[in-house]
Amino acid sequence: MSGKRLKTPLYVIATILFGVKTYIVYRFMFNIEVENLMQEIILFLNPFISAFLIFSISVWIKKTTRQMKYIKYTALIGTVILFVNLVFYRNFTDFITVPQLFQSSNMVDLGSSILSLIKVYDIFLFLDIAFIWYLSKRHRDVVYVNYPKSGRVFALVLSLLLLTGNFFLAEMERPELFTRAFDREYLVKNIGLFNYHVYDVFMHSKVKSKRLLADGNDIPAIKDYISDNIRSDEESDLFGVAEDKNIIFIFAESVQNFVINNKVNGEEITPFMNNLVKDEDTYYFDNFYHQTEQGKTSDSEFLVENSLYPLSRGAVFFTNGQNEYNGLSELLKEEGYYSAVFHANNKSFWNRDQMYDSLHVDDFFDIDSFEVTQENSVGWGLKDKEYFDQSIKHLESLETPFYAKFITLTNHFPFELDEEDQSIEPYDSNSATLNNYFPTVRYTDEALEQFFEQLKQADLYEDSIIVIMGDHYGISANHNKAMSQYLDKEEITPYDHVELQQVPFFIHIPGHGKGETISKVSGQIDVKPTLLHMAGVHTDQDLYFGNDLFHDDRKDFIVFRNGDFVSEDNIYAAGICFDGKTGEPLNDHNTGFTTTESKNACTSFIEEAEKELKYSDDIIYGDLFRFMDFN
Ligand code: GP9
Ligand code: MN
Repeated sequence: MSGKRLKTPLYVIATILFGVKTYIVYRFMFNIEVENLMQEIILFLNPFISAFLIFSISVWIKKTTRQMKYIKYTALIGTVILFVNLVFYRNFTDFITVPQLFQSSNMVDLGSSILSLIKVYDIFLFLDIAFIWYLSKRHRDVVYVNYPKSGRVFALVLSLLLLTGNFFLAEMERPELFTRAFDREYLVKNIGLFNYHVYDVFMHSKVKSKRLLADGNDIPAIKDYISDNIRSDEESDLFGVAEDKNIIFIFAESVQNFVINNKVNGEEITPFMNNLVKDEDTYYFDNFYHQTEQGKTSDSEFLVENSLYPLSRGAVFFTNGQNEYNGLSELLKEEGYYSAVFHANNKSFWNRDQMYDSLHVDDFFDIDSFEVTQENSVGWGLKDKEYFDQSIKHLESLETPFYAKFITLTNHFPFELDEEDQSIEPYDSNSATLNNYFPTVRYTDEALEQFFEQLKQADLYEDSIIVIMGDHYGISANHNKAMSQYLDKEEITPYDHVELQQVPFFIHIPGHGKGETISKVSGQIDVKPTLLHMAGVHTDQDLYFGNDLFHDDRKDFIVFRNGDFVSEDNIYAAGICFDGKTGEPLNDHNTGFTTTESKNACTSFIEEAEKELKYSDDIIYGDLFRFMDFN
């Protein structure tokens, strides 16, 4: 070290300072939940990685003053972004999205209380800026770098490698983080605030450009398709049966239809729901399919509200949470209904807070409306029995008639359950997931029974109709081997896989007395028109893709988001047309259709299914309802 001073370049100093600062904000100022060591590591690393990415760009700037300028202004801008997010977070417990930035009501909200959201110690956030400023002025020669080209390329490659490493860890910790795009907190936690903003801007521009190019010209074709193929304006026998009654809608987390009237280790899995099947006040649909994709629960909510299809990539709650809709909550509101959602999770999860605004939901009882403790939680949060128990008082306080939605949580992958809540034994197979699924399903079944009792005690039962629907599958194809063992089949074929997408759907009308099991093919797309008609609302001006399930004249197939479908006679999956009853393939996957009969059986539907999905996508991506006047 012959008298030479060891140089620490400014971009490295800035990276370290900025990294430390961001980490402190993440850890102690944002309320980010860290569940395991891996998350802790990612949370610690990502601030340094994004800081390095930005600051190392400066090595490409040769001129000393310019290099200094770049570093100090980026540090300043970065800090302002951090600070603004912090202020926003203190008010909304959420991170800023581009649309929110332009959402005037949010900003007005903030405007009035902004002073109370800024703390004196926030000034410390800007301390390192002052230091960087000082170094860049007084010690310019020491902190300036002039790498040869190889050094600059090295810095660039290193920063990109680090970023890739970060994304890799994030994807490992949260599979499908980017495609499912489900929660801002997860994104920030895993890829960092700054990358999150880049991602958000990207998503936003993608969605916006599709919207920008759209005009109302596509609407007539969609209208024609719907009136030719889907909607019948005649009233069904049950039209108006629920008029002025409360509608209580329960999304039963991950409950699939194969558990209904079925046993595990010789024990009934869902005794309560099995009784509902027989109940004279209940309609049970035993050929009813979920149609969700990556948005999972939120997709099922979307289907129920709008009778439009969710998207094939990402969660529509996220990508198009700001669209104009004409949903169930809004339409019932016009009939004097008050709408509410009860869900013991963060309000920003699945972007529900924003989407519920777009859907005109009056009240969202999120995690803050519940008392959630270590003892009363398991797995994903508040136990279902506690959840229903604590919901009753809120429900009683609502104006009537109400339309209240409940989303259960306990029966969520990985199906954890405390010993004391376990009424039946797990199954025994190579899949712990499937094994543990049965006791948690039973727990949810018991929670539903308890809820019915509590509704009676609260005098809410008689004046309500109660709907129970499985939101989506709980056991994925990864567990096919265990599933085939349980179902006593040699293997799970694509045909079986489709059948496994059935979820239970019950409509319970106290005092009705005419309930039955309905086996016509049906799905989540049908819920909206069914409920509206039951509430006595005419829908001839509306645009949607489902049918009133109590009407005979209906479209006779249910299409999945990937283009597979179930018709009255066939199931189409993995490019194969199956006989709907026997499960025999009608064509050869490789050589194409073998008989004209099978060709006719599936091809016309394949085209229609594609058309229908495309029309629905056009509506959502183009935000076409903004061009409609539904009244
Ligand atoms: C979380 C709950 C479960 O709020 O809706 O989400 P999921 O993973 O089932 O979509
Ligand atoms: Mn779910």
